Formats: sequence, C-alpha cells, structure tokens
Amino acid sequence: MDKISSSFFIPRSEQGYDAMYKRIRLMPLYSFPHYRDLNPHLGQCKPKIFLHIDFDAFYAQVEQRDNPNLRGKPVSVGSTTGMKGIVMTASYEARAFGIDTGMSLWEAKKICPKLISLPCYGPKYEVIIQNLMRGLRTFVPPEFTEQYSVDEYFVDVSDFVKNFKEAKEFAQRIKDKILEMEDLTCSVGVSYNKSYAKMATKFKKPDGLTVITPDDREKEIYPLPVRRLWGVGARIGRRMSLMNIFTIGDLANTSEGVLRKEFGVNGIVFRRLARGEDSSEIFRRSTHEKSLNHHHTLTNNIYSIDEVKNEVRRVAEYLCRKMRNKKLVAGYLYFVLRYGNLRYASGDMHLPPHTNDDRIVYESALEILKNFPQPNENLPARMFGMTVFDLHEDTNSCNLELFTRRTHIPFYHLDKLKQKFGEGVIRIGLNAG
Ligand code: DCP
Ligand code: MG
Ligand code: MG
Repeated sequence: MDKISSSFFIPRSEQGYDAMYKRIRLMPLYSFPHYRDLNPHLGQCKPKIFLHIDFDAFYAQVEQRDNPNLRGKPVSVGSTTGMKGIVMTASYEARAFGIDTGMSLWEAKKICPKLISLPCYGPKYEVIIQNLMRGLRTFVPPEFTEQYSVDEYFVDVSDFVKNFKEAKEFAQRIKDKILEMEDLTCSVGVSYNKSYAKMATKFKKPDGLTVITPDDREKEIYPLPVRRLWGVGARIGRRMSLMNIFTIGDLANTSEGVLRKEFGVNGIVFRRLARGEDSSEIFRRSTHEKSLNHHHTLTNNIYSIDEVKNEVRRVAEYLCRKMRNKKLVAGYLYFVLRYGNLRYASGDMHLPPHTNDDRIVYESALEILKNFPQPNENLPARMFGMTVFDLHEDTNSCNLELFTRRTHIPFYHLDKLKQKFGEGVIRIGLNAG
C-alpha cells in the first residue's frame, strides 16, 4: 500500500485497510483561534470576508459516489469490526433515522437494520481533498486558503470580492467547480470572520450556501445554543450552562472578567468569537523550515548568574531575529547547556502563544534552566544552545499579546536597525515590558 503523509490519517500497524485506517485523527491542525491570533484593535482591522467550505457527509458521500448501488441508501462509514464498530459518518439518508457520528455500529444497526456499513479508506479521501485544494487555488492564491480539518477549508476572499453579494457568487462558483471536479457536494458559509463563516456552513446542509452579514448577528447567531460556537465542546458547554450561558448571545453579553475567571484567556476568546470579533486570519503552516537553532560556545567559561542570564538572552535574541528574518513564529523551545566538564543538560517546553518575541523565548529558557544543575565555580557553563520547532508563518507581525500587558516592542524595526548599524546599536533593557 502507498505510504501517506497526511496528518489526518494515521496508519495503524495492523494488516488490512479497515484496521489500518479505522482510527482517524479528528483533531484539526489548529483548534479554534488562539488569543494571539486576535487583534485587540478591531477598528484597525480591514473588513474581511471569509468562506468556510465543509463537505456533506464526506466519507459516506464519496462511497456513494463511487458505488451507484449505494446512492439514496442509508450508508455509514467507520470501523466495521464486530462489536467495536463505530460510525464515523453517515449519509443523510441514514441520518434521517437518527444515525450520527460517534454512534456504535451496533446501536446504529438497531435503529436502522438496512444500514450499509462500510470501512473507512483514508487514502482515497485524502487524494480527493488534495486535488480540491489545487482546484481552490485556481480561484485564489494558496496563501488565502487554509485546510482546517479533513473536509474543511477556509478561504479569505476579502481581496477578491467587493461585498457579500459578490462573495456569495464567488462561493457558488467554487461549489460548482468542486461538483465538476469531483462530483461531490459541499456546504459553504460566508461571513465577515472565520468563526461566523464556520457556523454559517451548518445553517444549511447538505449543499447549502449561507451568508451572515454583520446585520444578521443578533437575529441569526445570537439565538444559537452556545455549543454551536467554534471551540465550545460538551464540557465547556456544561460549564457555561451552570453560569446561565445558554446561547451565543448570552455568551456575547457576559462580562469579560467573569469569563476570564472561569476559563482563563480562552474565556475572552470565546466571548470575542461569540460577538463576531474573531479577527484571526488564514493560518499558514510553514512548509519550509522544520526547526531553527543557534548555539554559542564561549571562549571563557562562565558561572555567575548574571553572566549566564546574559548569555541565555543573547542566544534567545539571536534566534528570535533568525525567526523574524524568515517571518516565523515558534511553538516549541529546546534549550541545551554544556558545562565545562563537557556534560550536557537540556530541556524543552511549549511556548504558549507561538512567538518570536525575545522576552518570551528568554524567559522560557530561564524556566528550563531552573531544572538544570546550576552553573558554579566548579561547574562552569561553556556552551548555550536553543532550537525552536513547530514553526508557523507570523501572520500578524506585531507580536500582539493581548493579555499579558507587555509593552509592545517593534522587534521587526529594531532588527532593521541592527542590520544597518550593527549588533551593538540598540539593546532592550533586560526587564523591558
Ligand atoms: N469524522 C470522524 N469522526 C468524527 C467526525 C468526523 O472520523 N467524530 C470524519 C468522517 C467525516 C469527516 O471526518 O466524513 C468530516 O467530518 P464532518 O464533521 O465534516 O462530518 P461530515 O462531513 O461527515 O458530515 P457533515 O455533512 O455534517 O459535514
Ligand atoms: Mg463535513
Ligand atoms: Mg467537517
């Protein structure tokens, strides 16, 4: 069997297609927008229009397309092995019986004995989705598209249409193209932010096309149950209902303080998404660089805490500049220290918001350093190194950090100065911000 590389389909070691692809990773590449993706100064954001495209009963529709005998019949796709069978998706004919994603096959067969259950064949669906991605790129350049999950895309059409009417026509043309290319139907949501576009898609399925304008907010979005909001799952939904938040409107009208207290920064994100203030953009995964690193071996070993910190900071600054130079942000930091006796200590951590901010990388490295044997006269430090992973394109190159109230530092401009006048021209105070 061909090897596949997708992050959505995880091959299993067992033999046979069914077993191999019975588990599909459902997590999208990115969950709902991170707070760093939201611009606090909404007024400064250009008005945007996004499309969200989601296939109808995706796996089941593909199977029905490929086998005419299945058309018009209740079909489910998932794992079909004995008692452990599970429904990953069901055709709309099967849904009419109440069959739904996540149901056990045993239960599904009970409510619809005629149900035809089929194994899931990941590679086939993946080829389709990749082919369609190429199709989409005949409408807009790749940087305006984002594959969000196994059967979903976002498209930023702001630069290609003048208003919602044109956006709707644009969406229809994409739907027609998908039908022509792959003989599959999808539903599309059109709105002024990604969250609303995603919700709009579900308004009319299958084969739907729904537009939500800012004027529709109160009437169309606010009455929806809060669970319909991107990122709000069963558990968070339950916690919200205990706070008397039942609809998206309730959430939109709850104070930021209350939500922050209960859900941390995500509470603020939920509220913004509910209010239509999701200013996140198309998320672009960098395909070029997997990691970046910088190591520095000293001519003289050091051990005083100030010198050590200074060195950590130097490496962090250099690496951040390297990232900014490539317009990247990192989600993961690895820090290594080599001692005078040539032994190593190393550690790693997630960088909570993807970042290229000198201060965050520096402080994170210091956190890691706390777990190392501390350098001292008998155990001086000789080499400092950092590697960052999980690199993504820096979409809003102003290092927005909404909630930690750091001073905004124009790192990109400082880099330019350093480039022109040399490293020593400017240095930020150690505790800046
Ligand atoms: N899927 C899965 N397990 C889940 C949800 C989905 O394996 N818990 C798979 C099967 C779906 C595909 O991902 O076909 C896409 O998921 P969707 O949520 O978009 O569901 P469908 O496309 O099947 O139906 P809908 O028409 O509601 O979008
Ligand atoms: Mg779908
Ligand atoms: Mg989907």
